[in-house]
Amino acid sequence: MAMTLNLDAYWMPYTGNRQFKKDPRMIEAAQGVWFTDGDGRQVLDGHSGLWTSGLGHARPEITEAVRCQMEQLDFCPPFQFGHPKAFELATKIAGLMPEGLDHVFYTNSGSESADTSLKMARAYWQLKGARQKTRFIGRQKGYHGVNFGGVAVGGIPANKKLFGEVLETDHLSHTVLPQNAFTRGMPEQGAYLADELELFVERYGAETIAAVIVEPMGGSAGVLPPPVGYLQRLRALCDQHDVLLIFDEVITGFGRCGAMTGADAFGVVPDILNVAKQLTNGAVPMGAVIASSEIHDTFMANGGPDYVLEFAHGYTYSAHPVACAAGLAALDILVDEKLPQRVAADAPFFEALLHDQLSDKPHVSDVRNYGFAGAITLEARGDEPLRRPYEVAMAMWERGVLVRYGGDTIQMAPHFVMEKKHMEQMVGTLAECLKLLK
Ligand code: PXG
Ligand code: PLP
Repeated sequence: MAMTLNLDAYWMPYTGNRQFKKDPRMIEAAQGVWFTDGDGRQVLDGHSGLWTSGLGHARPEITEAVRCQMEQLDFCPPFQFGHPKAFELATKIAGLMPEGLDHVFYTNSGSESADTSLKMARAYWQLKGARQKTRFIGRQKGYHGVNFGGVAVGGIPANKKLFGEVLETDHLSHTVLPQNAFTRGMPEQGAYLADELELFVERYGAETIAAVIVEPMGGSAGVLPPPVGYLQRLRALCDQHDVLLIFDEVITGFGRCGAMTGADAFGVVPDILNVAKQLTNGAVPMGAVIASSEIHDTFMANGGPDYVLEFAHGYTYSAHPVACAAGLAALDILVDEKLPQRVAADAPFFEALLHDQLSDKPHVSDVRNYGFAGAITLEARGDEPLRRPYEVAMAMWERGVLVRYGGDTIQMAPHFVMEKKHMEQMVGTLAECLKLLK
């Protein structure tokens, strides 16, 4: 129980530590769409963990796969050695990716996927002899994790402020336009914002730009579906100027958008696609970077003698056997239960709930959604944009619903298996709590 625990030593990530330690929100168990808190209360998980656990928590198939793997092979050195499940899972992942994305490099998180993809892009151009192609273009409001590369291409000011700049980057404008407020699904306006890439090509020269990295649908900044035609335009410009396109699909990968990937949902194929989170249903940390054959084959063709490393990069825990076992079990469930299709089928219900119940509530300045992702933006109270989302999320926790609050937004991410009545409970509780705001 919270009261007997010493809370001092644990420096919590992305948490208001002082507030939490005054009023802890302890989670002690999870099952399906429910958490059990420190007082034994059932709390509805309105965020699929942290966009991680769309299959529902504690799936017995994953538990069993992990248990068996621990007994058989608890660890395998990933450098110069391999184990069968790493290959099996890579084949399975490649089979679920858009045509042409065939080669899987394992990481342990979305942040590691971001930095891996950036290094892969730079190295690719070095191997092609384009030695100046080192610059990256991200997008405002982009989130690519917390490692140095990801922070540099990221576009959330609060995540960058204290850490300095380490890469040559620039950022496309974000796509949240005032005229698109309260749009259901993809906004009509904004495809032209992709044309800003032309400005960067003029300013820096295409011969200095390695890659553009974007989330096909922004997640952390509060659910930002791409404007109609935007990603197509970005793809065309990248092709025209010989710039790689990286999709960070740490949130959109494996079902969240009602398709296997965001690339599928929006009909645009990148050169590199990053995943994490839903790959193992969040049960064991794992991420991956999936590269086109052109990129992979360029490394292989330029590697020198065959005992020499083609890519001097990797993590001690890349392809961890326990994570591979969890990933195989999780992807089997996702496919067997046709969960991306279920998300697509139920997304209109979730969309209607969000817009019908939340648009008219006090201080709500926008409602956005796509697939099983929904968010609202709240007007700042005075000069405190973060206060209302915090207050709403705390009031919801008191009423037994967990949602994510970040920046000036509240975010919801139903489990792919969530029943409609639980979506109603989640959105209904939010509507109630919004009425309490000052
Ligand atoms: N890229 C994207 C697009 C992400 O959403 C990461 C990279 C980093 O992944 P790791 O596993 O290193 O955390 C993410 C993570 C939120 C929220 O509030 C979202 C994330 C992390 C924390 C909070 O939506 N996404
Ligand atoms: N730091 C030291 C001193 C190490 O020896 C290693 C790995 O061997 C690392 C960092 C990197 O750790 P990881 O491979 O888990 O990212």
